[in-house]
Amino acid sequence: MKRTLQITVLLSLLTTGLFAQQQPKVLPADQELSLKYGADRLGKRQDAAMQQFRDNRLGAFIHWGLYAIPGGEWNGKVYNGAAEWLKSWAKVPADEWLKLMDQWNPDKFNARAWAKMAKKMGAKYVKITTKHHEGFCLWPSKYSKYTVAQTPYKKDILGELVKAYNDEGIDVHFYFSVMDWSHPDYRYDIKSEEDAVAFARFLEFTDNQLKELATRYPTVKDFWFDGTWDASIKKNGWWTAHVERMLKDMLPGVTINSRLRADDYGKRHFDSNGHLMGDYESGYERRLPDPVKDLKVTRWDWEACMTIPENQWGYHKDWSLSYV
Ligand code: 16Z
Repeated sequence: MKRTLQITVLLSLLTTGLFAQQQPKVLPADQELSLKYGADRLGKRQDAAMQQFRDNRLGAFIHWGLYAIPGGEWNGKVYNGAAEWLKSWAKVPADEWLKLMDQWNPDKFNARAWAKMAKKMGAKYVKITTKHHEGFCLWPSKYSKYTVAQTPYKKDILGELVKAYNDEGIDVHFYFSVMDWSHPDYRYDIKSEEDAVAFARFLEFTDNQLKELATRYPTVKDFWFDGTWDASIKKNGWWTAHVERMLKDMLPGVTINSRLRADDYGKRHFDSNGHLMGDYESGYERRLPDPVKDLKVTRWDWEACMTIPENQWGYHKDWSLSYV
């Protein structure tokens, strides 16, 4: 179990609910702005796939990446911040960080044992980090040098997990960070023509990775986007609408969280008219709806991420000491 914890890095439970966290301002219909990239629907989705998402109720959220190896410690110093952000806390350059790949060899990893554990705890769905901010891919992406295929372990971890969970009747959802610290074309903002050109390449790379995931693992039920808050993405709201459409065309029924989305004016989650974009609202960790105010609002679906430590998602060797 200890070993599993080391390799694994689970670390949060999810509950789905029907309530919006906060009620955004909704303009009277005749005063609404005309948006090209706003909500593509008013109110909740009512199809069977969305109902399945809602009915699943309890999931497990697994964060597993290179950050599980140092577990919050770099050069003898333990950082109490979230372990999956260690590269940032310890200011480790990308090339140095990615050398952790040489140590990626979880030879005791057993996808079927994980799936059985999830089943036993009652999880109806599991969210898995396909790629966190560090850029390391749990699947052998042909668009990146930083994947499981380039490690001593070599095997497609994501593929094994998808199969094992599906065999237990558990839905698999993909976490995907758009922000990618391993990619030279990522930009936090677009301040020059050079930035615009590089970021256009980056968005094409991201499209390719997403199409690759949807093609390789067509049973995926949901994409949960993260790392979408930078100015570069807010200035490219069109792209977030495009991604939502692209995935929904490829995978009928797939659900997408609101955090992916920005509208024509860079407004995120809820568009400039106050309508939810994507299929359900994703708040930050441990954020629950207000039990009085928000329980009256059932216009949006909702998912809450209950991290076990206060603010940790990846495996941290010291989290039980620092956070309890
Ligand atoms: C407050 O700034 C944060 C907090 C958490 C920025 C990003 C995150 C990331 C975590 O690393 C984890 O992946 C979580 C789901 N995500 C929001």
